[in-house]
Amino acid sequence: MSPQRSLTPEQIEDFRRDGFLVVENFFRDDERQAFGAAVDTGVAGRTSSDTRPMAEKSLYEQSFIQCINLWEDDPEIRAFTFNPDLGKMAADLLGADAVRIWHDQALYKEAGGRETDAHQDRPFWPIKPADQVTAWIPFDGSQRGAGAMAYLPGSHRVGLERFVDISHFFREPYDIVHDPAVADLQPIWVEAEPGSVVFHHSLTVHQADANSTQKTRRVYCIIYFADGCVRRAGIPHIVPDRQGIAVDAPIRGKVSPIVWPREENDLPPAPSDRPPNLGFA
Ligand SMILES: O=C(O)CCC(=O)C(=O)O
Repeated sequence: MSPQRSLTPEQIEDFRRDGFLVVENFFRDDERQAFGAAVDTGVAGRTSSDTRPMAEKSLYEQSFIQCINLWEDDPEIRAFTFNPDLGKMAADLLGADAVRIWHDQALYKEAGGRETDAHQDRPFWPIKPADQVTAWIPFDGSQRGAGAMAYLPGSHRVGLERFVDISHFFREPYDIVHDPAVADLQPIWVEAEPGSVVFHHSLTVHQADANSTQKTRRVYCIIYFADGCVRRAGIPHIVPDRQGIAVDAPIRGKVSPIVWPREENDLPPAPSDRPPNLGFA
């Protein structure tokens, strides 16, 4: 089967209705393996000094090892992250003429890792309007019992935006799946073959189950936003903070380059001020 590298109008409609979309067979096997191996190396490079057993980690860290902006570390990861076909899909889902990267992240849920608490992404992000989409890329596919994701279909359209403290740092996470705005929606658990990409909107309520297998669930995410989005007030965040972007100013700069459209084989340079790995963005 040849890879699917562009979206049909029906898929775009499904995404706009449901707030998530599974695209099967995006990556060829050789690409998926090379991409996964590059991210494995990137994650190992950032985390090799952390030898703590699971029980000594915070509840947030027990959900996954998180490494942000690996595209800045490694040209091979950068080439995959700035894949133009994936960027074009994100633009089509958002109805945007151009998309930028908000950030990427490896989310490696270790063997025995706990669930990822249900949440929306946008409350973490000082960006407006709500034109962001994540490409969630499970290198080995995704299975129930091994960190699969579930989405509340249509939850991005109900006017709900509520912060959930999935870090457990400050308070117990708000039980968002029982919020009256979405309590009637049944979660849809997604199992996907290796090579798939699963998109979700920044307001879609989603969660991932625990990893009760003996193998790390290897996921890499690319978060895109429509070019022209501006900074909103009230939330510190590494992406606009690093670039000195003021409230209401457009989010543009070396940390937020255009992903699509770009000239063929034109990759953005890595910013020169890469900060140490931040676990939470
Ligand atoms: O993969 C996970 O466990 C959570 C992913 C997630 O919350 C996201 O991509 O927004």
